[in-house]
Amino acid sequence: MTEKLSSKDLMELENRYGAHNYHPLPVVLSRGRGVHVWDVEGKRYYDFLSSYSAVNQGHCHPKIVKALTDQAGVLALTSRAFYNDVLGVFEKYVTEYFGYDKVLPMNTGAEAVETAIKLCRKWSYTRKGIPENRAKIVVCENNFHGRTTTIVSFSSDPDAYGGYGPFTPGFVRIPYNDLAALEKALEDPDVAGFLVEPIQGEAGVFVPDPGYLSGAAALCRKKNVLFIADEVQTGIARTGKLLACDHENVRPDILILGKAISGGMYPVSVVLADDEIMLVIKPGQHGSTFGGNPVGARVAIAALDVVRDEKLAERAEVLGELLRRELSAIDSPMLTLVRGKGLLNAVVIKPHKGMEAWDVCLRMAENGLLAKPTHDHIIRFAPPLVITEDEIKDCAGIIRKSIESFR
Ligand code: IF1
Repeated sequence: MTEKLSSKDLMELENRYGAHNYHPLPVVLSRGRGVHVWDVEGKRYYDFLSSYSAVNQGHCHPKIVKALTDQAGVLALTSRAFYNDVLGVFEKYVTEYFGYDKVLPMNTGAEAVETAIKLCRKWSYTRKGIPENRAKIVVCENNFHGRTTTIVSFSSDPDAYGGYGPFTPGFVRIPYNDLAALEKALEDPDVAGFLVEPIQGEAGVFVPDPGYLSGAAALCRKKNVLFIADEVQTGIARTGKLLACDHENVRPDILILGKAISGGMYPVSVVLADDEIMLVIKPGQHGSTFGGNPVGARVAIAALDVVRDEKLAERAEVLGELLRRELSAIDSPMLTLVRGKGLLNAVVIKPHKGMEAWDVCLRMAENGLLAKPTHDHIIRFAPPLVITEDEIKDCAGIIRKSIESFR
């Protein structure tokens, strides 16, 4: 390739040769560093999506890049047919970091959710005594746990599940943030687990009432049902604590992590649990070619080091307060609600003179800040956690200017 392709050329290529399963904002990025990304024409933007909360540590964090490049040149993949000299080090590190007996490494968030479902079902047959093939897992309305056939089987979003049946049975859906509904669902003795997002991300950053997570965990404990937290999006400092469950001092029986566990550098996901749960899966009963590979393991150690060394949870807590305060002060008929925790936030946009959340995002992009609408009327604001106080104020100014430009 000799000639440099323009943004327009590159968008046409994707449209012509890629499946049409996404509708991106018309911005073509070619470089990232910290809180910033640049398009192919050299325009700089604040990244307020952080690759769906995968790059909490900021784009191309030098320590994480170094871990990747160092390891890639030495040993990239062995498969799990053999031991490698990084996996065990990572397993010790990550289990101590989050306080569990054991870890099972996979790659994507959806694979980790699938792993948790299998683990929960097998535990329920071998330990809890549910008759084989009868286990049920309780999930919530408007959940988002990934895109596999089994996971979309229990989605309530027609975009996610429509046309993909027949579906995997064994899931019961209840309203989110509703302890009475959970209590009722748990009366069924065949319930093995409760799978929940501590804050619903895709649903539009829906923060449950205080006491919901601790109440749910207590109900599960009473009924010997596994409390399974999907912290793929909320985990790793995003909400102002290491885990969103930490806000209520809840320790999930099964903890699912992805995205930011690698700082977005490489697909790494994990499932964490104690021995009495994790050891129900025996050799040959689950796995993945890439899960636990040396590159992913090294990258994840570096990414978790950064979270701790740079106090990202504390930053998210303080700067999130500041961001919500600044956003709440915006005076526009289009901005009806600001919500979130830490640096996982959303605003609800009311259409105004035919202008919608999408138009607001286009205007913000023109003004140098990238965010993406979800469900037509919600815009998520989730910058990398390495953002500074001055940058938050600068960004709030861009958001204000953009929204207030619709008069
Ligand atoms: C897409 C949203 C974010 C997740 C939770 C598991 C997974 C995800 C709680 C699966 C993934 C994604 C995937 C991405 C959009 C996205 C998303 F808009 F849907 F809500 F993050 F904000 N559990 N979330 O949020 O992880 O297999 O993708 O690694 O385009 O599907 P994955």
